[in-house]
Amino acid sequence: MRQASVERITKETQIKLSLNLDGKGVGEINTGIGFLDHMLRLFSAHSRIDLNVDCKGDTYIDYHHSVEDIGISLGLAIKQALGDFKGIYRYGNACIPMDEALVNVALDISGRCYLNYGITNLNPKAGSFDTELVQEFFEGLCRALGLTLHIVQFAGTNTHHIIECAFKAFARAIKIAVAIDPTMEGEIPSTKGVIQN
Ligand SMILES: [Mn+2]
Repeated sequence: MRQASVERITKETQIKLSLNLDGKGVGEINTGIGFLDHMLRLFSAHSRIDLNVDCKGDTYIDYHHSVEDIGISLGLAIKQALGDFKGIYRYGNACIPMDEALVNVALDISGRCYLNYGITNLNPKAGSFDTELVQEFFEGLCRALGLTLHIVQFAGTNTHHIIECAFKAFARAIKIAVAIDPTMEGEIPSTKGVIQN
């Protein structure tokens, strides 16, 4: 079963996160941040990864620690669920529109962390959410999973649409990358013979 559960506790955040890569895109998400709940719910729905998140964070300061640490926890859980990375497609790409916004996500579960964050011209806030934290989320996730991630924005004027586009494109790209490739027959998808940093 390609499932994982992560408990990550620091003085800043207490996070319980569990997932099933071969799910139906359901679960309970309570991050303490409404906008992030919305993004993670649609990530789960469009990746078909069942996702449960419970976060008690120091949101009286701001949302920074919670957002970054949830990104790290999600990356850790995906890595744990993939085990030795045998048989997966490894690469994923999705170009997703939402009304006037258009975002492409290309990714490689390479074992190496790299983030090209090409989201620009956001308003500083979406509700009470600081939109600069989207980058922190993806940086934490890339570090923990060992993910090469290119997020490229082609169009968009509405901040909510642009961020939602990025999360949906990420969901569809990761869905492809973690799927089992029937031509691989359990091989590790690297000529190096191993996926690691
Ligand atoms: Mn929305």
